[in-house]
Amino acid sequence: MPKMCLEALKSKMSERDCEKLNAIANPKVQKFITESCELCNPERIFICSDSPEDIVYVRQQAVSRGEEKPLAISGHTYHFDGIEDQGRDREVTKYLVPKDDLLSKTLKQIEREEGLTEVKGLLKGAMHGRTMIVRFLSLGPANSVFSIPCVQCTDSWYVAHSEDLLYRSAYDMFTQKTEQSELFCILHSAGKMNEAMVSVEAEKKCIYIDHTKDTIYSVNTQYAGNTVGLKKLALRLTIRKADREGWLAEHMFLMGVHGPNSRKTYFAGAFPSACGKTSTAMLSGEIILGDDIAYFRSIDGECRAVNAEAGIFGIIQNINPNDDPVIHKVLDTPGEVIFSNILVKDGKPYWLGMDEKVPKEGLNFSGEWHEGKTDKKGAKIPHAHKNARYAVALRALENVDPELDNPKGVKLSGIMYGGRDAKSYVPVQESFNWEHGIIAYGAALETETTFATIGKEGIAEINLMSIQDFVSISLGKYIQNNLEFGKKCKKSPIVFGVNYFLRDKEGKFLNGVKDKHVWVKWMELRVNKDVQAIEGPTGRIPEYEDLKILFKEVLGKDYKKQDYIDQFTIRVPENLAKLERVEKFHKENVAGAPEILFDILNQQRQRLLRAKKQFGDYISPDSLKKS
Ligand code: SPV
Ligand code: MN
Repeated sequence: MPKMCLEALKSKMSERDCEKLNAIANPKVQKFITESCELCNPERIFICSDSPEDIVYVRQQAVSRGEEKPLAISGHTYHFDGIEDQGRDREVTKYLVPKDDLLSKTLKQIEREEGLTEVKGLLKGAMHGRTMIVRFLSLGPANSVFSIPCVQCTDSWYVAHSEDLLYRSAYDMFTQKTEQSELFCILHSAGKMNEAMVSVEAEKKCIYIDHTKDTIYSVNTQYAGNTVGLKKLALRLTIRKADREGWLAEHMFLMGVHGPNSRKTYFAGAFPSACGKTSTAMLSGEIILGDDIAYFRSIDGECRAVNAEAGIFGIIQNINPNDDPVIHKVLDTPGEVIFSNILVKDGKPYWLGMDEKVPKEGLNFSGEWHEGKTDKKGAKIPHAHKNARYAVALRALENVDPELDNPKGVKLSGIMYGGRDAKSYVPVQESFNWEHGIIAYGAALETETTFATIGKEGIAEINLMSIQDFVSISLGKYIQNNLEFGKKCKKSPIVFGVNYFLRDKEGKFLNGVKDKHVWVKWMELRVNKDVQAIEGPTGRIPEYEDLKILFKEVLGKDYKKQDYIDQFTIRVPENLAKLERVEKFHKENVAGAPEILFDILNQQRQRLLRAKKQFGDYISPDSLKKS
């Protein structure tokens, strides 16, 4: 074993930390830590070996340094992010692109050298007087074909602690490997903080992704989506790796759905942030495997999937014991939970839509809060932020899948794509085949911006496969890779389109929040060929009789025929308009969009026009059934 603890590092490390670092032979690790130390100039370096003592130490430091504060329930803490640091920041998250290279037009990018100079300028000396924490983690189960080793250097104990809950510790995986394997490197500093340990220089926030070196830089931010590098920042690198190696990295949940006779069928689902992804993955009575990032590989011709993560960084708004019993229990019983950007009063957290009386004052992301408090612009500050979150390990959930850490993953049978589509798509439909599903539901996914990213809410946009912000290869190539993946599987998963946000003419939602459970059960039956479906112009839709039974079984509800007709009527003009928007988007923004994409969209148009000729603009599912 080479003696790696260099002089520069040695003076900042305990003997024990030197030993821990020396046990890792990969020279890239040593180089990254040395360079990070030289740049950020921490007072001390702590190497986290994932031993129980080290894990406890990280947790304790997060509290003793004040980045987290304890709540009344044992194991629960809270953390605040700055008022301008309450979500993923699209504007300042950029790819570092070498001269002569250009990524998709929809992505923020900056010339690599210029960007490196900027971000390194901001990181220079940023850890002065602080400890640099070094963590070794794995995306995907450790020691598996899916694993991606990651090293994170950060001066935030909150970030290091969050990683405990959200990812798989992998110090041992690093010590066991002797060769110079590929890894992702993440360097983060919270930058200047105030006495409440909140980053204060939001105007100097900078999150840059250097895909040429698989390295991420993040500074002057604490919001986990901008700092826990293994989340969306690493996803951008993973998509490139998957492209090189012939597999898929997706912004998807993974869940097991129970079918008749103890059957368990696995589904993945892509939804833009705050569009129902986590609540679908957590449906009570089903099995959760992941809520945000999934990897798919064809192994011996079978589509196998793993969760890249091991925990949930979930939106807390509207969580209540009735709709979300599983997670609510975790948030209400002793165990490790980090709440962020909630209201705190007398050691208890409060959030928006929680079904409980909220105090008129307390502490929140704006500091001391009282009812009626306004911000600089005079707008009322809510008691908690809409994007307030909780971080928990999946193992804390009683319905977690025992397959979570299976190095071979699980066999995936279905995929669903859902956006925020008020007008066109029906609540659930099945594609005619893999290509149709990928294009007509995935690549055509329309939504609205939400509070999960900083900026204006409710702006209509296309968010291809709900992953557009993170696609670091050309969008055309990304679509092509998805199309080809289906061919690598002997039996590709069945692709469904779901839409939880369909509205009537008055703007009222046509479905209740719990109806998604029925759609999920219907998809499970379809995958296993237990029920028939009706051929519609945009996909196969459920028969009323099957949904009626499921509504009764799953929700104990009488499903009225009129509700079915309202929800599943094919709206031809709205669907034709959707196709126009989607085609325009792909023509203008998607370099190298595969020809087949336009063929599939055009075939959909022809089916809609034929149906319109026969049945008119608004087609009841009953008419289709008889045709
Ligand atoms: C999302 O916004 O899609 C999330 C949370 O899953 S994060 O990306 O971490 O902000
Ligand atoms: Mn997400």
